[in-house]
Amino acid sequence: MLQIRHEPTPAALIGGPLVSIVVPTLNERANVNMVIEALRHAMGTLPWEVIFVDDNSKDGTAEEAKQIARSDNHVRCIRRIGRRGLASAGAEGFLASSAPYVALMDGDLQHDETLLPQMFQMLESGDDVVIASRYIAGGSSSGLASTERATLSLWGGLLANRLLKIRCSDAMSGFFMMRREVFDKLAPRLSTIGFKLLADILASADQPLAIAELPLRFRARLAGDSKLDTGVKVDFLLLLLDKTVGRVAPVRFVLFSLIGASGLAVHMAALAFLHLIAGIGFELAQALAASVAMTSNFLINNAVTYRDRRLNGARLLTGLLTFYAICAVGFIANVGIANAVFTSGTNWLLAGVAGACVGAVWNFAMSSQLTWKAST
Ligand SMILES: Nc1nc2c(ncn2[C@@H]2O[C@H](COP(=O)(O)OP(=O)(O)O)[C@@H](O)[C@H]2O)c(=O)[nH]1
Ligand SMILES: [Mg+2]
Repeated sequence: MLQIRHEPTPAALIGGPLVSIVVPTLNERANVNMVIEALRHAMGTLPWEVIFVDDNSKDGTAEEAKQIARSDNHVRCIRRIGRRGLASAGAEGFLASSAPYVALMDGDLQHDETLLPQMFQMLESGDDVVIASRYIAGGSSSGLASTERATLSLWGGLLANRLLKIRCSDAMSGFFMMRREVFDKLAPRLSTIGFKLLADILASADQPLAIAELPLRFRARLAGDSKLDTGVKVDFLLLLLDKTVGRVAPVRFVLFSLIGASGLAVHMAALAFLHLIAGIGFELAQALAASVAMTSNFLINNAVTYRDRRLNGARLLTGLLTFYAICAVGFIANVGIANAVFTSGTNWLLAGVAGACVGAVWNFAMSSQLTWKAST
């Protein structure tokens, strides 16, 4: 039988890009064209493409990028619906690339795009990842949006180095280039929680990566506002948790259970208020307190555990209703199992724990599928 052998052709020879620059965007319309022109200037004759990964920005960022893409094949755009998060946007852009090298860069011109050719050269000479670092000689972080962000960047980096055993000066950097084959290999292990893709990548590598650094002078934002709110701290904490305890139990389940346990305190406080202070009869007060605890669990899970899929507006209400329904069934399962275990002669403590565990697993499994389902 005739066998056709496909010899790999260097991308540059057939016109494909050598570097895909992935730019996550959220309401960056005013910067799109400037980013493209800055890249065109910086990349010169090096074959490149930019992949904007836009989380359905309200200001028409994706439309702007696609409009330019119609007459410029350096430009691509992925539009995501019902998704949020810089890290997962970056990862999806990398996965959409076929170039040998992929870079992550912000879409607000805070990163110095003129470093890209040098990053490319360093990868060509054997490094796996080249990080634009604000914390080595010649670098600077003065363009960070606030002192709070600067503190997070510095301490977050130290924590990441400690807990995740990363060895580099700026694990929190959002500007780096790496070999795509290295990324492809470790992509299934990524957490893609929050906004720090680099820390995630470095912590997910199962063998040491050849890391090189290059000084970055982080510039001030040109147009628009920073999108990263105080929630970035929660996100970073989730990433650290996922990369540490996440190996034993899924981080969302750990959080869900902790929040569920804290619901007991909310329940008791509400019961004390309703029964002792407001003078409501015990049965009604208990039912109301359970509703208050369930509602607070729902809201905290929505803000923390499922931050990346959080529900707003009308969907917050339908989400709450499904959560009530799931918890009601979880409650019945909890009591039923505990009772069965207890009547089979097991001591009350173990029976109680067994019931609570079954209830928690049920509530978690069902609410992750129904209340906070991944594809919306
Ligand atoms: N796709 C996507 N991009 C985001 C998200 N949050 C921020 N970005 C983009 O990520 C880049 C860095 O965000 P920015 O707000 O400038 O962060 P800061 O410079 O650290 O304050 C910008 O290009 C943003 O538009 C997000 O949830 N999804
Ligand atoms: Mg920025």
